[in-house]
Amino acid sequence: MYYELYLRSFADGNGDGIGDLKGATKKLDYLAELGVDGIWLLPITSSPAYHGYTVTDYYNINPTYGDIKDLKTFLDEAHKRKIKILLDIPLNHTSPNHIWFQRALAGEKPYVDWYLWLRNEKWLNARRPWDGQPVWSKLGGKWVYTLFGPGSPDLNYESHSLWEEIKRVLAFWLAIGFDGFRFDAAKHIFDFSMEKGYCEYQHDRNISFWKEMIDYCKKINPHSIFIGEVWDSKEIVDMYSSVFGMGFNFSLSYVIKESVSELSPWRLVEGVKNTMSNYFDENRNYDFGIFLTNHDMSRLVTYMNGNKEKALLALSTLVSLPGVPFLYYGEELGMEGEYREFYNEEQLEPFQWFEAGYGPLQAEWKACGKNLPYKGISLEYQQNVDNSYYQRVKKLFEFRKQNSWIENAMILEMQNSDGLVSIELVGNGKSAMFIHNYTMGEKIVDKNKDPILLNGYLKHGEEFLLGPLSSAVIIHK
Ligand code: ACG
Repeated sequence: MYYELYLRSFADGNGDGIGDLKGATKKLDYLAELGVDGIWLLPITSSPAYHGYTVTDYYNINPTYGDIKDLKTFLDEAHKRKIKILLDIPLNHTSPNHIWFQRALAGEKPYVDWYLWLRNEKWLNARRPWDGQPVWSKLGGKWVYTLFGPGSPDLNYESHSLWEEIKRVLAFWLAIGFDGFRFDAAKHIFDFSMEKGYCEYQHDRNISFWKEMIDYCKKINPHSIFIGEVWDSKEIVDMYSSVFGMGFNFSLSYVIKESVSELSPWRLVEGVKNTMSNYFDENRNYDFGIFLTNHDMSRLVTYMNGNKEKALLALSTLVSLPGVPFLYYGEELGMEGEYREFYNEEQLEPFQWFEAGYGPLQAEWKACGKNLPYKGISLEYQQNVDNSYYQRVKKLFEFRKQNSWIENAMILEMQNSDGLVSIELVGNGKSAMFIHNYTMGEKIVDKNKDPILLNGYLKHGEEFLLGPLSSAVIIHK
């Protein structure tokens, strides 16, 4: 399981209240115990932004997080625990404070070619495809293309000298010891048509760019791992993922969350058949990164309107599906946070290590409006409570870790019988059937099959009764 780690909010190693590499290094045993064997590290490169997605220097770490020595220690200690580390690197745009952009504004070559300048007034009418926001900004007196707003002028990959520079950037971080990359905004490398004067995803050109970057990285480290962020339909994700080797299955995250929140077992079965269709047969040429939430979304318990049993059913469903699971930091505690465009900090609140909200390594860079102290959210509290939310999530990922064959399994069959959803998996000489109760009533399950409780409750008696929103598994062999 990969853990999506936002360093600023995880663990503070130098007492300045801001999470950093020293702090995260001290928490690697905690992650290993949770069943983590990979970390998606949100951007740590120099950036003026709390989120880190607007870079000012691709060859340096944000000093708030530490230095190269701290990073190498973090990577070494992670590798000692067999935990791989993927660096999240935003290559679609930089910060306007990046020296490249400053030199570009001054008209200096090659930098001036590394950004997309307005050439036709009509282009100003262009709008962002998913929310209609303007995509041109006047910076330093010049109109420049900024898909993600004025704080992030887009890099212009029409310039091939930029491709060579990006290869040097990737080689730099692989040489430091990263196992690979999460490529941010992967479908936006070429997303503005200068002929038509509006935003248009040029998937073929994007894919040939990523193919060249990945082939280059593979020459440096043949075992390097890549996952592209392509927030789009399964069909579009399919196109990119065969180049990256792994793609986030955004559509599945909606299917599971909506099916659970509406308690709609048929929606789940139909949705999984559509969004995971390539796991219903053997010949699959890439993996899906499967997840429920990330830093661009509301947290799971918030999505479920505070209903923790529904959140646990969603997590039980996730770990019963093939693919590579990703867990967003703090979701193991049931932390809350609503994602709101333009003010998206609630889902980025500091990880709650201590019930009082204070203690060694506790990050304090922002107040916890949604995850208040003394509310039983903290790890300190939940670690000492039997069957707490944390204990139950930990049990799910321990099960998943002990059954790593599921990652590459094939879905033999999936059906809904009166609200009891069964998922039959086979792979690597093993097979199992998961049973999820998508109703608020107890359901009889076949006791002769010796079902094992995964989450919720299972009454053993004349008949075996699986509790509401509960899950069980039958390990065939
Ligand atoms: C990445 C990072 C995000 C970061 C940036 C910029 C990019 O994860 O944290 O912002 O570096 C779009 C982009 C993504 C981007 C998100 C935030 N995420 O494609 O790369 O915006 C539709 C569109 C998607 C769009 C999504 C946004 O298709 O392109 O993502 O909406 O909600 C179904 C459909 C699917 C549709 C969804 C949702 O799934 O199939 O197409 O997606 O419904 O409607 C960071 C900060 C920002 C800051 C920026 C500079 O977080 O605040 O502004 O940096």
